[in-house]
Amino acid sequence: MRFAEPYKIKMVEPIRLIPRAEREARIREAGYNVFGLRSRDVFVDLLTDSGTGAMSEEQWAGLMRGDEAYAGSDSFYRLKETVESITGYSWVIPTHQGRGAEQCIMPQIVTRPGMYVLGNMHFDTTRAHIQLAGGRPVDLVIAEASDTETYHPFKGNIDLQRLRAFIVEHGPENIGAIIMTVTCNSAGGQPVSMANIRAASAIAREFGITFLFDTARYAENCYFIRQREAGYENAEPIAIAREMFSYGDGLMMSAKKDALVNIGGLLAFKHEELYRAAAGLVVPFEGFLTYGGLAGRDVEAMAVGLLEALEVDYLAARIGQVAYLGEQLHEAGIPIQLPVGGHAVFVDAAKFLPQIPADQFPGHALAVELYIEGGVRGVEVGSLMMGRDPETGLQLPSEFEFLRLAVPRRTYTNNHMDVVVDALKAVWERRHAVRGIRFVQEPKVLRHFTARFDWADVPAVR
Ligand code: P61
Repeated sequence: MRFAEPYKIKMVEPIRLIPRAEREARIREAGYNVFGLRSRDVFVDLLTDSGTGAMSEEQWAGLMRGDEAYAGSDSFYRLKETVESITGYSWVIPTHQGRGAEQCIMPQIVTRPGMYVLGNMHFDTTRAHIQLAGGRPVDLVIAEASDTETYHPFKGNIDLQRLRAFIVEHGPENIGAIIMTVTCNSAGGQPVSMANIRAASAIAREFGITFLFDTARYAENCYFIRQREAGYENAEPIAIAREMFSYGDGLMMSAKKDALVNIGGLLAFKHEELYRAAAGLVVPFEGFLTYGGLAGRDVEAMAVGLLEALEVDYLAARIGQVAYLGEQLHEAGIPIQLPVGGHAVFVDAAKFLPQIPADQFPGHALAVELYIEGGVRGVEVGSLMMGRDPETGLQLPSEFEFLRLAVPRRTYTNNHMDVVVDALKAVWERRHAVRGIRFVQEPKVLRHFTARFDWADVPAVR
């Protein structure tokens, strides 16, 4: 028998495809920045899988149960018990979203200016918070990650040799922490193997370095371990999660992904010491320790969602849908990161548009063209998102030039995926005529959100 989603749809939200001439006008008005579009002008929105998924009836029921007490809310205790059951960490703090968790933990890790924070590949907000705390982010993902055509089951793995060599060269006292991002978003939603986590954790212990997880998509990572790593074929995702977390000292999480909520974040630690340190910043920046910037109802929905996201049938449907999109693009000859990641298909824009140099942002040009073609919104993950070196002001080199098509959880059908495939195929047919993009206005920090652009061959007005 064929497989189907383990849920049916109870409520629908209308979407519509506006005519092509309107799409051209809307993206021009938005300064050729997809973040500047109104969502009503987007047909299939694959900008992000963050906070854009559908909640379950149990989560909506949880909203009604939410305890809005300022301190000691019941919803907090339900969250704490759930997090403990999944991670084994008993020191739990909710935060308003992932970057809220990052801003409270980074200054505790980067205790002196110039300290390094190593990782497989830090996401851009993590990178920004390491830098804001005075630290230096270092990505040590395996080389296979940047070769989009070669299959590797765990392209999110950290390069253990480079990790050890870096620590030895720079001294463990200069390393604030090692952060494993699971799955590795920037490399294409690629998973990290249990063996790699175990080995990296052993290196951290050997040198006395704190070992943390960025767990935005940890449930998807657990599913890939079950599918691809020997010995885990029959393991429940929650058991895989427990083993994984046993190797770390704590986690920070954007709950907007694998906790299936529209807003929320999390900090959790094995030991009281890190908890106390982070707590000192949570109160002034996020709120009291039992609500962390969220309504009690949001905390409740998070507690429910954390467990739903670990169900095997849900994960099979979720990752299966992303694979369905990726396989069709691959069959059409469109270059994508292989294998397909957990939350998104990453189109290799450097290969799709070889005529466009990195500083004219091929991934971004492709995002603009895809919107014009089919009302589909994706986002660049490449040189544009990478930004400039804060010290030299020079464009940082990027390992990749991707257009990311991130699929919201439990939200679209495979018919929507087919529409995306058709639109991207149409751009593929006319790829030789696609032009590069240049800045009209460039903000200093996290510039891709608010920058304005024009086509590179349209001269700037003086
Ligand atoms: C995303 F264009 N991700 O992938 P917050 N860690 C990891 C993330 O993926 C992540 C955060 C921490 C987003 C949203 C996003 O420039 C951008 O809850 C692995 O968003 O604060 C977020 O979690 C931060 C999209 C964030 C962006 C920044 O789409």
